[in-house]
Amino acid sequence: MKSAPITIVGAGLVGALLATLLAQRGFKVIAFERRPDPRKAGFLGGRSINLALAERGWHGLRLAGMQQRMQPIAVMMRGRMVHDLAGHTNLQRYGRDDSEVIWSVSRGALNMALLDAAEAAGATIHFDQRLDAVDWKTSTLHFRSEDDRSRAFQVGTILGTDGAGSALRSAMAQEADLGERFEPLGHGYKELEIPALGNFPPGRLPAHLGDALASGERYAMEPHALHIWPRGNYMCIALPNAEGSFTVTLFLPNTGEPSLESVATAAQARAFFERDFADAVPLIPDLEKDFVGNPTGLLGTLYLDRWHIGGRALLLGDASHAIVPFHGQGMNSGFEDAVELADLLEATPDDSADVYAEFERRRKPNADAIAAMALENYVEMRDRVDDADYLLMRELDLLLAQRHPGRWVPRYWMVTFSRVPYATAFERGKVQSTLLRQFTSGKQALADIDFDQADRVIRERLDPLPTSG
Ligand code: FAD
Ligand code: E1W
Repeated sequence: MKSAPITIVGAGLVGALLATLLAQRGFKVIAFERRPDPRKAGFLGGRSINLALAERGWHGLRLAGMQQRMQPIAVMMRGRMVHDLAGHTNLQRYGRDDSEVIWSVSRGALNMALLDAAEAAGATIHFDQRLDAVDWKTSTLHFRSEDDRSRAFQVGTILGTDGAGSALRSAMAQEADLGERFEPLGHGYKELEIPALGNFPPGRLPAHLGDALASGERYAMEPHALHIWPRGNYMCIALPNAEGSFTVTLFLPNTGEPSLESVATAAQARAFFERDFADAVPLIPDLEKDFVGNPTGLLGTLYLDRWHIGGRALLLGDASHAIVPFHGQGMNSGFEDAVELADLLEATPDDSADVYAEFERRRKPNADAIAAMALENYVEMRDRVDDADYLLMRELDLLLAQRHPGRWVPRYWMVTFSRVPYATAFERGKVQSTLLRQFTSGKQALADIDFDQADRVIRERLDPLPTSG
């Protein structure tokens, strides 16, 4: 054993990956998780919630040796399928070919795979242990289980991966000023289900899908896309699940018209969907039940000035930088945290104070950058992907990427398909966005653009993107 044991609070996505990476590097790892073990019988049958996994996330999974297990149950998404009010669809590809795609994975399946990996690497995980309080004087963690029994553990250094509502963060805030600020988005979300074709209730399968089912098709819409219904101030999205269903998420303001306040009853939900998402309605047989029965999710951005207390405790993932989900990078960025911390601790196993300070120094600018880009992407997704100016800029963005490979790199590409630091993607994205607006100002089509002049400006304003890793 290389050094003192490490305690992890929260064995969700980031905590379980971190436990795996640290155990693989020879650390003794003990993790505590509030929920019962999801791999035990009784868990199956809940709602299926999925997440978009991109290059940063895959990188972490590859280091943990998990690609083989996850790849077969990940559904490829080649682009965004935009659904207009008339129900017409248009696929906007994310990348140049099928190597530049993102993947829809089940949160439950991913969490279970990560727990298996952590234990296989030698980590110990205690389930049904909710962190309740921390006694900083004696370095004791107090946990409580569902049957209300409490347990206390004396620990060494503590890593907090207990999510946006982190109990460790609350305990740390009693010991030191973390400079915490939560900025609510003012919008929330609701999840609904589009079943696999074979699982529609009797008589509810839309007529136009009868042939699809008969021919063995499992999906009610194109499976290899992230579906988006942009509607100005709000939107729906849908991601495919491996078994043939889709999870639909409605993002809507909390107040105003329409809002989660004004659309509250089953009848209001149906009327709202009939008006704004008509093509999706026949595909959601339990619309009313899902809408009224599923909880409303809250959204916002969490900023902390400090992520650690000396070498005693450090927060990672959503616990230190929860963001809005509109770039699909919350888990991906949390996995990047786990990789960075595992590398730093491996290099300097016995100086956690130094490692945590260096971790914060490296990661905080990137956390701030993805937080900002995720907020911007909400406006882009819900309001702009359908409009003519935007489409011209997008066309030019892609064309300039071909004319200036390695120099003009679309921001979405840097965030999603590379491991370029988020802060770099954000900065270069600002330059490119300003130039795109200049080049397309007053223009209707690519043919109207002066490319010789554009090329000169680009070479002057953008250095080649450093290639790494
Ligand atoms: P969590 O996943 O929240 O895990 C925290 C763990 O700690 C849980 O297991 C919890 O039970 C446990 N815990 C909590 N409190 C305690 C306690 N007191 N004691 C012990 N254990 C505790 N990200 C993407 O990359 N791609 C996406 O497509 C995407 N889509 C999203 C869609 C929505 C609607 C939302 C809300 C988020 C989305 N995200 C996405 C973000 C992603 O869900 C989070 O960033 C990710 O789950 C963070 O992982 P985490 O391990 O830090 O926290
Ligand atoms: C992705 C919840 C979620 C997850 C995502 C994305 C979006 C919109 C949302 C961003 C995107 C994958 N995005 N999609 N198309 N353009 N940008 O790339 O994860 Cl709402």
